[in-house]
Amino acid sequence: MQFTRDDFPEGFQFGTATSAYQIEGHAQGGAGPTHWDSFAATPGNVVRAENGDLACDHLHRMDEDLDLVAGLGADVYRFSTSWARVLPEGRGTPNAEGLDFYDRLVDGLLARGVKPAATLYHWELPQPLSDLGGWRNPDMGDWFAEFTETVMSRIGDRVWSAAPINEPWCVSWLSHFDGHHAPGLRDIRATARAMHHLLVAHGRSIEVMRGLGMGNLGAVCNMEWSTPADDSAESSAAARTYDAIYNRFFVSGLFRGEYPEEVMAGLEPHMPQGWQDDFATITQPLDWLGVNYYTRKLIAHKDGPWPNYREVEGSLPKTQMGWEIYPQGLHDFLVRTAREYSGDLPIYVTESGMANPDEVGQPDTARIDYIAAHLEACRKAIADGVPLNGYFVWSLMDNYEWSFGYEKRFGLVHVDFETLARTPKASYHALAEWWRG
Ligand code: IFM
Repeated sequence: MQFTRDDFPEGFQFGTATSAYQIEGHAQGGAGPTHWDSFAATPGNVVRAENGDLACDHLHRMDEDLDLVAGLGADVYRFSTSWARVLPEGRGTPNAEGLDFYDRLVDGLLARGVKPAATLYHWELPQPLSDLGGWRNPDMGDWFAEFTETVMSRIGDRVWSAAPINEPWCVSWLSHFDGHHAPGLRDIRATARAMHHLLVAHGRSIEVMRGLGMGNLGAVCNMEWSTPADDSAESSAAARTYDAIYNRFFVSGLFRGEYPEEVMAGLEPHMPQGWQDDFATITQPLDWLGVNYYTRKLIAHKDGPWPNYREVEGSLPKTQMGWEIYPQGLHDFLVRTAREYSGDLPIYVTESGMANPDEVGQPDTARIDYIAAHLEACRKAIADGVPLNGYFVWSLMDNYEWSFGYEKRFGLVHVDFETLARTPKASYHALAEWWRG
């Protein structure tokens, strides 16, 4: 890696990220069933119907994994807390073993000089709450507030930062409109409700954490640049609609207390009653914004009902996910987000990385190049005045890539899913050499 810490502003935080269901081993330690388990058990949803039952067995290998984080020289480790591990029924009696686990995780990071960055929800909704409608249910705000209180009463005094929900677009649109993630719905009304209720839950969670005296609270949104696939006015409009749904809806709700008209054109008739009154909760002041960025999409017009867009295959080099490599999009998002939404608020790139068909012994130079190109985009954004404070690589180690199962490898550390042996890749060593200084 051609960078040194001096190439970034003083105090810039480098880190890496994981999430609970993707690494812990969810069938262990008293966690309750989640909607991901049901989704994965439904034929056709997940490659080979794989699930997170064992994953990387992080639950029993936490110390080894935290040593890897420390060995990388990471300033920050971004992890998530599983709702169903902490509250197996979603509400009510906590699982003491689950809370103890996150307590040890936070202490283990601090003991190694790494800042713990917690995300409360990274997609494993307790099945009993999903049975009640999940994100469609207006009570989700109350239930999420209870979960927040339960977790943060235990670890909130020691985490460096906290965010309520990872990637609202995935939680709502991808899961309720596209049907590609749990609960696998394809329903416009469910989508409208999920998109709004999760922002209300976000706000409730921030209120609870402020009430506990916590600081450094943020939101983490994923963004995907949308480029019109051709010169037609129809495709430009389609790209704007895609951008509004994917990228602008959530930051607009969080920072402006309104939703883009391109989204309301389709969703308004399906919104929950009184939704306009919820913005006071949604727009709770934040201390930072996280942007997760991986790729762009080429978008063309599609006849038929709203949202009238379709994706077109692009010609740029692609990752193992089939995603085009487009670092310019990261720069452009950082600049636009700061200018139009978050202003002077610190921004972190809370996820960036690529899947690659890695094998032990073969250097993952493609990943090194990918990270370097995206860091260069960050440098340009900083030069353009963006208050960017950190960059976290997704992911520390190969893990459960949701509907793609264990095939797609995003890790800086290779995981052999037969033996669970961890082997740092060339990208890990390249970053460690630089981050450790
Ligand atoms: O693995 C996911 C993660 O859970 C959320 N952000 C995108 C990653 C890669 O798809």
